[in-house]
Parts: sequence; C-alpha cells; structure tokens
Amino acid sequence: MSDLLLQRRILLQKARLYGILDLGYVAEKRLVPVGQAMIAGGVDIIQLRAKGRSGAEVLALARLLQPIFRGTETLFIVNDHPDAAREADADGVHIGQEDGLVPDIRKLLAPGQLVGKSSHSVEQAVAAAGEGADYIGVGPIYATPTKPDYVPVGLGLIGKVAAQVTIPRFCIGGIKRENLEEVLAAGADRVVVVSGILQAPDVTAYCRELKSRVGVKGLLA
Ligand code: TZP
Ligand code: MG
Repeated sequence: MSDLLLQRRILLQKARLYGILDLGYVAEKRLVPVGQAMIAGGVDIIQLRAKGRSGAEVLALARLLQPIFRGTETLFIVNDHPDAAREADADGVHIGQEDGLVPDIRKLLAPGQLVGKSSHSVEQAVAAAGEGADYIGVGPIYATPTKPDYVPVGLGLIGKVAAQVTIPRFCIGGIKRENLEEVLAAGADRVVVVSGILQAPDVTAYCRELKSRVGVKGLLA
C-alpha cells in the first residue's frame, strides 16, 4: 500500500463527521469560506457535490477548494467525477449505485485515492464492500429534500449493515442536531450532515457540536 493511501485510510478510520458542500445550498462564491468554516468546526471529510455541472465545471470548483485542505486532517472528496478528483488532486471520489463498479472507477484515479460508494440496502452495502470501496454511505435514513427521489431506508438498516460490513459506514439523509441522538442510538458511529450544516447560522459552531457528540460515540465504538 502506498504511503498516501495508508495516510488517507488512517484519516478515514478516524473520521466521524462528513459534510457536503452541495451547490443546492451554497453559492459558488461561498464554497471556500463555508468549507473553511466546516474544517474549523472539525468536519473530518468534506465532499464537493455539484449536481448538473459539467466535468470541467466540477474540476474548476475542485481546484478552487483543494488548497483549503492543505495542512489539515480533513479529507477532500469529489462527488461523481473521478477525472476531476484526479486532476484536482483530491483525496478521492464518491460514487452512487448508478456510477458503476469501484474497480472501474479506481482505474480513473491516481494511485492512493479513495473511493466511497452510496448504498441503500444491505445487499448494496455488502456488494460495495466486496468491490473494494474504502467506505460506504448508508441511507437516506430519513426523507430529505437534498435527495428527494429516494425512499428513506429507516433507522433499522444501520444495525443490519453494521452486522455485515466492516469498512467505515457513514449514515446519511435527514440527519441533523435534533435527531443525531436517535441515529447514534440505532448503531451509527459516523454520519453525513448536509443541509443541517449548510443552513446553520454559525456553521463552525454547529459542526463542533455535531463532532463532539458523534466523536464521543466513536471513542466508545
Ligand atoms: N445521499 C443520500 S441522502 C443524501 C445524499 C447525498 C442527502 C443528505 O442531505 P441532508 O440535507 O443531510 O438530508
Ligand atoms: Mg453519482
């Protein structure tokens, strides 16, 4: 394993709070300051999600963001665009069920870059791990306007996936400060929060609070 991959996998193992810079919530010109506020709040992984943008546009945005991660322990992931992740020197890419198999995506990346994959069932979670994903998303736990076409999987899936998949599992979908406790009680030890963070009046303070709560759970896991 390369040093870079090892270093990224170590950060991934430690990661508890995953935030997404989703252009549905953040204006392009706010990406850098909001990303910096999330890093200051202790977010362990930040994904750039720019649905509907071209590969060239995503690459330009990823290049704009990449420098804010230098010298930090926050991983930078690009959604949907392995080429942009490679060209912008991100830490990895995140793909959905419709985006193909992990080994095929890995061929498009530089050595040492991470691949995460979304899952919406135990079968998909087991398959993603079998393909060699570095981590999986599990959700949407609750219905969410951020991903409106998906049927929520419910809290029950969290334990079922944990019983079968050992790679890092990040629960996602409708998770906010208000329901974090019930998600953790259902067995989650890592969460993704999108609109909760991006609509918070004080992004850094909101992230710090989430991080302290999910971080304690992680220590006990
Ligand atoms: N995948 C499953 S749910 C979701 C994604 C990208 C969106 C989660 O956003 P929010 O605003 O935290 O519900
Ligand atoms: Mg996708």
